[in-house]
Amino acid sequence: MKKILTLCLVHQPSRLLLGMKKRGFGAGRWNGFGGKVKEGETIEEAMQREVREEAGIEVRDAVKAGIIKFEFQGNPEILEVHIFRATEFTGAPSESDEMKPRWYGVKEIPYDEMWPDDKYWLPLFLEGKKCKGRFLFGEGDSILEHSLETVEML
Ligand code: 6OG
Repeated sequence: MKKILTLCLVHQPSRLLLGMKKRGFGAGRWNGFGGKVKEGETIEEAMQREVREEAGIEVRDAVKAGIIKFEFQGNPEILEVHIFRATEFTGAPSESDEMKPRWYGVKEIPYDEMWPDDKYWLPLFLEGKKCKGRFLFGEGDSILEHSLETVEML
């Protein structure tokens, strides 16, 4: 079974907008904004909605930046996460029930308080590259296997 999710990161020349996930899957970790694509919605619509709901902003120029499949050992579900990059937005980032937003300098990304896969793909993202990959997680969210490549088109 495959679930499609979105993940949008607002990336300006020297800073990145992250949110501390306050509840649910990934709680206690900094991440971009996103969630599940609902029935009847396009991936882009879901991305826009999730950023609005979680960070209180409208992204203006989001483009695809990656597709990563996540699997958890012993769980048949595959999470296919569609990653987007935005640079422009309207509104002011504000805290929601789910996320507490904060800007980080691109050299002070809190990798130790993020999903362990971010160490692999986020540096590529910050270089402006697009990537495709797969991560298999085991116990304690350890990475058992992974593959990652940069691509021209998604
Ligand atoms: P909800 O289930 O709360 O959305 N997400 C991940 N992000 C990273 N960096 N690594 C992972 O490794 C992830 N798994 C899921 C997708 C969950 C949000 O978290 C992202 C969504 O933006 C396993 O609706």
